[in-house]
Amino acid sequence: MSTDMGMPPILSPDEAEKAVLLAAPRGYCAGVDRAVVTVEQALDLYGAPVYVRKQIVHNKHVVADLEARGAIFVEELVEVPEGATVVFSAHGVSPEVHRQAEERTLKTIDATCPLVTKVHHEAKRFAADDYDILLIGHAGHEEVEGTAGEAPEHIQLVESPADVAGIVVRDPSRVAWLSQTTLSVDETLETVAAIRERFPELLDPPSDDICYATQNRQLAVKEIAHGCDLLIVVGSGNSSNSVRLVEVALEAGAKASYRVDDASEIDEAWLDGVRTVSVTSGASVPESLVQGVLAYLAERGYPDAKAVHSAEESLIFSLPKELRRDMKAAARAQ
Ligand code: 0CH
Ligand code: SF4
Repeated sequence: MSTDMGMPPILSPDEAEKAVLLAAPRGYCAGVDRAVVTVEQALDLYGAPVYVRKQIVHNKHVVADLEARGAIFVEELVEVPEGATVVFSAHGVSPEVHRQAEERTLKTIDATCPLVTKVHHEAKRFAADDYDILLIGHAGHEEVEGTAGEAPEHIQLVESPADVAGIVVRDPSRVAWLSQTTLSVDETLETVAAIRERFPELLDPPSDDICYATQNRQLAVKEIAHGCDLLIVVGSGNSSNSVRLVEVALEAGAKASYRVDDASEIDEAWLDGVRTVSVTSGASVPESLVQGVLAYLAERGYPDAKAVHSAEESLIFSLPKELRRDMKAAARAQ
């Protein structure tokens, strides 16, 4: 920090009016941190290669970094040699995938976020009570495939209020809903309201399925969106929670909002006439990428970012038990 208290900084009138607002919290959630550290520790412990089914989290930089360290990402378990070690991603897998792993005698490390596992348990419980379960989420998303796989004969997907009219259930008095953990809170409430209008006895999940991190990042983006000229969300295109942040930003009043994987994707023209730029990042995004965006803005005359705090987060998850057990055994053997 400068100790020179003499001359005030000389700023052009343009620069003096510029501002950068930075959402807090943003970036890594507890489940992502755990999943990424799981792959890192597995590489250290077992050595490369370590196989990972699907992207460990939906961020292309995270995946590229782990690939450089010896992780091999595959789409399906048939690509993993028999007997090898495979990590399941943070988004979770269906029981069928566990069965395939057993069949191929794979050593598995399950990095499914415990908050996704919680939704799997809710699905199993509702199915055991013979409810029809309406799972709100995005078709084709890995988390939805994993959750639906817990009770395929009881679960049907609902993507939006537009789907509600076409829902067919066995008994309208025995219907429950669940959701993907990374949806828009506001949109999901709309979908639930539409479902409840059709099925007034609709049963809610025992606790929020949209997780604390998704909720906090949407709350934080609302805080920095109102009145800003441009809101940049750092995150990958297949990251549901990151994409939702752009939508939430626009709904909350940002004049423009774009998602970028990193600073290199920012279009210089987005900054034309822009005074206040707000910045945030999805739950799967390393902080270094956000700092890259701030450096890009600084090079173009924007001042240091002002953090806008809307929630504190302190949740930490312990590593998957299979990995902890092997780490302990390795430490004992030394
Ligand atoms: O937001 P989605 O679910 O696409 O996934 P992500 O970007 O990898 O973020 C972490 C969430 C993991 C599962 O909830
Ligand atoms: Fe877990 Fe939520 Fe992070 Fe998904 S976004 S990994 S559910 S904490």
